[in-house]
Amino acid sequence: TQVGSPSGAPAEPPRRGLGHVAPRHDVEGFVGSFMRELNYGQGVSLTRSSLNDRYLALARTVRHHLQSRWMAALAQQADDQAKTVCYLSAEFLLGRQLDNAILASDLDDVVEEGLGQLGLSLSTLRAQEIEPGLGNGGLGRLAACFIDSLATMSVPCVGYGIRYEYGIFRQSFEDGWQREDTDPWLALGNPWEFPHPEHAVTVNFGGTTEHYEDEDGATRTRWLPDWDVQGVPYNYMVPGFRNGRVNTLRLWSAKATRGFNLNSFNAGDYVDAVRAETFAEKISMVLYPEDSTPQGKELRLQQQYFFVACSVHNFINQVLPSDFDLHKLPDRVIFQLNDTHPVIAVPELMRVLVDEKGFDWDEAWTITQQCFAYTCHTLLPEALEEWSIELMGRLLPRHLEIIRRIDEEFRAEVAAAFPGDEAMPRRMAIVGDHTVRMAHLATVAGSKVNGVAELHSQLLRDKVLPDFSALWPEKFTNVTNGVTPRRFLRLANRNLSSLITEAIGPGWVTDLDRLRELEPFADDPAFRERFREVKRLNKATLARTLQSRNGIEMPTTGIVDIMVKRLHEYKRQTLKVLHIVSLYEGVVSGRLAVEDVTPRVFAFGAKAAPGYAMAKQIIGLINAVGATVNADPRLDGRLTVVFPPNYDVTLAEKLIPAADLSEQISLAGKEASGTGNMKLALNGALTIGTDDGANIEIRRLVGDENFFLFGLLEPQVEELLAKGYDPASYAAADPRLTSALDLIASGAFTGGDASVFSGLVDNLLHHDRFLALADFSAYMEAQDRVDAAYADPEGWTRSAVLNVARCGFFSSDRAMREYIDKIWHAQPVVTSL
Ligand code: CRA
Repeated sequence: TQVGSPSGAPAEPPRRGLGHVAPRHDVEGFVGSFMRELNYGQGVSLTRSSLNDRYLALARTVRHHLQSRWMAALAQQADDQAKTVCYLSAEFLLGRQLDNAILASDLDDVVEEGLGQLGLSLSTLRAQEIEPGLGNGGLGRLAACFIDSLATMSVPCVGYGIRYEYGIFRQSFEDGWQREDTDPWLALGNPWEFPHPEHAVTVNFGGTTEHYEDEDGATRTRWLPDWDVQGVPYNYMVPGFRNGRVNTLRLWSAKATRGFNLNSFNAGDYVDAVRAETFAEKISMVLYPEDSTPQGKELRLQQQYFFVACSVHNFINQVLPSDFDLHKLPDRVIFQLNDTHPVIAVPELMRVLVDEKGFDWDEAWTITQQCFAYTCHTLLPEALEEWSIELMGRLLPRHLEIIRRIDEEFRAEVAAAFPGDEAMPRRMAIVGDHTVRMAHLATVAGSKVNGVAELHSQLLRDKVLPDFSALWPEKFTNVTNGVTPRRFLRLANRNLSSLITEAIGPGWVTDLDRLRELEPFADDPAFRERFREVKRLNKATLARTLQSRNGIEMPTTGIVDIMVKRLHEYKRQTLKVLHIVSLYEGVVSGRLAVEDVTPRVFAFGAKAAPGYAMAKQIIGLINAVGATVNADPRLDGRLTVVFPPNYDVTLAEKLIPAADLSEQISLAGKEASGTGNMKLALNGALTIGTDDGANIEIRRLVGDENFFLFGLLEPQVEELLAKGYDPASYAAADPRLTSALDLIASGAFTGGDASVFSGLVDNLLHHDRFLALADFSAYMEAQDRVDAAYADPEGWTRSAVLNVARCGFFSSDRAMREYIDKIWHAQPVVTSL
């Protein structure tokens, strides 16, 4: 088989020597291929076809247009000998594929019209697609944005990850409490993937190592593993935006090396017969639903090693030409480590070079150090992965040996650089007393280490890895995150996109800085009116979506105030709830006149990790407060809480365009960057936010007057914690806070049962690790500023337009350019259309 061939299908007759046939780009051609896919792909006639048949036929028809470019891109890449970015990530949170594929191949009109001729509707078929939930949140979605941008910029990239059979759990609410169900996203077929079992890779585990002398008398090591699995690659197309470029996302699925045991089967022991299969295949069975906290589980380390071993092997032995001189590996590849999850790739590459390819250690280490770079995505010290030495030795004995040697040599280097300081090598060690510290390994091996927003990168240097930044200041850098304007503006917000394009032309889709040209329109009353009309339309669409998806009633007037992100105490959904409870309490107690309350819809979207009890309590609280507030006639319908379950990329694409206000209220110093904050600002929401993560850069760009800042600054947080934080004293100092907490504690939202949220309230009053109470008064005051600003629609719209105009910086295209310049030194390749 030819290397990198995207499809296992028999080759179509060659034309013009390309080895593939391009599909027709017109309505008649579309209808013909669609019907062929339906009749001969699905085996049904149009009249007897199910919705799923039609969706699959449509997806396959659209994908033809990408496939021919994909084959060309891969052929060209092999010819060009271009450097490839291998983005190693345990998560890729892609979202639905169909619309993006239609957009990338410029088929919108053709598809609409062709389906229309057949009496079918695109929106009905589109709704049939189940999104691949192969990620938890920001980190996984960021990876998806990055590969979109690299394709759009014609930079060769392979995304490498895991094809989890079950993605992030499906969330539903039972009496307001989170319930989790599995996500069988593959059940109805997946037209976007191309399995290549003939390129399966064997991955070893366990066993021992053995030293031997090679023919030159040198001592070498060989790994004698205990068991193995196969990694089967599934290729996905990653299309650039109308540039003819299609990159590859290669996700690995685990399969048993040997089939079931026929002897056991014949003896009637069916369970035993399939034991090996079940055991192997569980490796890629399910995504760990943790966000920003590691899961120290053996299966998770198996997953990590599984996918990086497959990926390193695939790139070296299958993507590169067979005669490639591996001394030149750094010219052809950079493995970007998306957080610590893929860091085991470092000793894996060393093992491949030294044990399999016969390199000597120093040579291999020099190459390895140039082939990796590491992105850290967190500031929570508890979120840095460590693996027990015992586990690592049992599962990956050879890798532990390699890590130990890297560690010894590194500690010697530190001791030489800081003579007399004995604590330093110990603090910086990769191998600690009981654990292997993956962030240290990544930092030692990486050519660069980056954080994901300016503040984060600075805190990473100063607080998380200070010794390392003292040793290697030039290794540390920042690349502020970005989001793809294709999915999150052009596709998700077609109304705003059209308005922008009408004003400044279509070039912004691939050059988001051009949104600046919108600035003068902020002062144009007619433009502002049209901008408001866009928001009205988007709110109406959201209301219809929530109605049909969940039977939720959502008013379409007033401020649409949105907080969507994983449920985590550091993100402080509780602060948002306290605001709502305080407004409610104000009205029912008579402190606030109901007609003085600005109408608002509070929309939440959030999943809690299944094992995170406090996060699940907070979900229960939001729902309990929502049920009470929504039903209380005294509020005159002015405050509405909506919390649609199962927030995912598909729902985000509906919520974000409808937002007036974006809640970014994490405790300063805790949110590494955030990317929802960028999506919301780009869609014309104003931010109420703390001085944290990328909020800081958003505020600097949009201007103080177009951003509602509140809360402690990061150094003030540190200071307060150092002198001893007493949350109860903050509660006592603000009567609104006392009343809100009392109301929750009284059982007002739980039918009089005071016990339900007593733990949550106690935790706030006596621990409050993320200082929600300390920031409450400032938050309330900022919300008053929001209400005042909203009372002036012209001023508000002006600010909203300026948010859009000034957030072009947050394109993931810009982020990719920075990675390329500062870290990867890769080049775009020219693709002929
Ligand atoms: N949870 C950060 O918390 C950041 C994304 C992407 C996170 C977010 O602030 O925007 O990464 N960190 O950089 C993370 O996953 C392991 O750490 C996130 O998604």
